[in-house]
Amino acid sequence: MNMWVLASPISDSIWPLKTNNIQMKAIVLSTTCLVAIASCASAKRATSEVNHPNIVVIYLDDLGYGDVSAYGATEIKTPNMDALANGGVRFTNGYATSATCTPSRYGLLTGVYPWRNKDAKILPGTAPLLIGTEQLTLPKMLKKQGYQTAVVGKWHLGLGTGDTDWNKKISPGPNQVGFDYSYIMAATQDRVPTVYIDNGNVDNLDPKDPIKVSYERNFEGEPTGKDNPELTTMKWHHGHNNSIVNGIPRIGFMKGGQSAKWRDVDIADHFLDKAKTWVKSHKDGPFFLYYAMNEPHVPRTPNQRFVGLSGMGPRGDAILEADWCIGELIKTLNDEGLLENTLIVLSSDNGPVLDDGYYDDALEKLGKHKPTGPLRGGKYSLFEAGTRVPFVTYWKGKIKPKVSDALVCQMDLLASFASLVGTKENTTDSQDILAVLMGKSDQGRESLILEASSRTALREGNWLMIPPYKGPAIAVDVNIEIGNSKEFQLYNLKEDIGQRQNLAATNPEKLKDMLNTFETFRGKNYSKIEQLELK
Ligand code: NG6
Ligand code: CA
Repeated sequence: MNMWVLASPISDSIWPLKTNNIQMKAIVLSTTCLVAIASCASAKRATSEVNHPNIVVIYLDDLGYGDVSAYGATEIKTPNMDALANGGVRFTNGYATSATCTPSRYGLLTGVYPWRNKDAKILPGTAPLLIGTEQLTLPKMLKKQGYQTAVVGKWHLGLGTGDTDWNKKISPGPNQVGFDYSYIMAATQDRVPTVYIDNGNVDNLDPKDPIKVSYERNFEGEPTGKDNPELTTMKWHHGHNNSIVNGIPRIGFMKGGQSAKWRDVDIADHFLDKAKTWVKSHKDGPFFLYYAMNEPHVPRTPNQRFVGLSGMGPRGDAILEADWCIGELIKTLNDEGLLENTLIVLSSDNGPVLDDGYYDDALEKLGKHKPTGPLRGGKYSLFEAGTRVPFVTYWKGKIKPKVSDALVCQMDLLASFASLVGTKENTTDSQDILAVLMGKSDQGRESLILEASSRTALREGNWLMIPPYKGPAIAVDVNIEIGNSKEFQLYNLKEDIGQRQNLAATNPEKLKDMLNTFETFRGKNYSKIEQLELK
């Protein structure tokens, strides 16, 4: 069914055609312009191409290392992500800072380790803005260099100063931390308010039907997933039993705003449309687009066009939907003649989870697919699958295809892109690894602190050290090993990517070294467990 949906992968058979087109235009232009004007224009273009390419960060939500066919998935085909991965640098050691969304997005946009900010945890929809309006951000840095900047998609970094009135202009938000344009959902698809916010204003809101939101108590007379299961079309497994919107029970309570509520099955199309429209109207560039996709986060609600396509239930279908959207965005860049002048980064905010609170067949229909690939753990985990994610840089004609094992983190985009556009920012955590991102060097980071629900671990070289943490080894609801142990854990990831052999006892020197490095970042009180003394 719907073969046209899959018949849209970007491919080299399409791209050269466009290149010829551009060349044709260039010939016509150069023969009709005065020499002086032409040389001036080409000088301008050369500067903008070399130093100020457009930058597009495509950021998926809960997409796992093993969810992309270019990363080894065999049960699902992601042709558009593959085209980027196989045509650019495909990093095998690319990390989000964290195993959940809010802290990873904080790291990506500020270039600061999220554990430095005690509030950088999964936020409710009513949380105040987490990023300080004075703080350096990736879009602010680019804006200073003449970029037009936009965020389209999932925000989840808080809005306002607390006690937000959703019926007035909401500020501060993305527009106050560096984005010229923002079209977002406040938090997550499973959290209220379930509305789009257009530059601070709830889109399509009828003032006669004001929105009220609370994470503490329900509004009188409003049904909930807990009390009114007969009104739900998707069943909750854990959490997610507050207000019901479009038959889906959510986290948090909401009343009013009927005309503003999104249709869940349209979210991917809607954000894609906004992203494409913005690109087309800013094609003179340079521009920075942060395209924060919602897939395959819960509740998974692929559009009817994708339902059943993966054979894996809504989670697989949502991945195919996201892949299609990525193809459409790339096509737009191509059609506008922008692809050769656009650096694209593709990644995910944290690792995969199957049951994240709804019954949606993700587990039952998984078959042989392994969302984590060869990695251990998953979303919420200090094991690798929590933070090691698909990570690709693509720039047609500028980045040569390769696979890189260099250690890279999303937090490094700030310092690296600063270097790309010819400036330097005073960053402590974000490292300039531009040459690595461009595929010209394999000297990535030496070390990286990884975070999962406020617990941290150290990656250094090929080694990973997880200090002892209290708490369950497995998060029962989601059935994921999250990395807690009473013992130190030490893994050689080069030889044991699946983290099966704890080498702490047999490598006391290595462990000691790593603990020293770790404590220079995290101090001695990094764990609530009684600190184990190393003998
Ligand atoms: C958890 C939610 C989960 C998801 C997550 C945030 C429950 C029981 N679980 O608290 O469903 O929304 O938060 O995901 O409510 S993230 O990708 O945005 O970090
Ligand atoms: Ca996420």
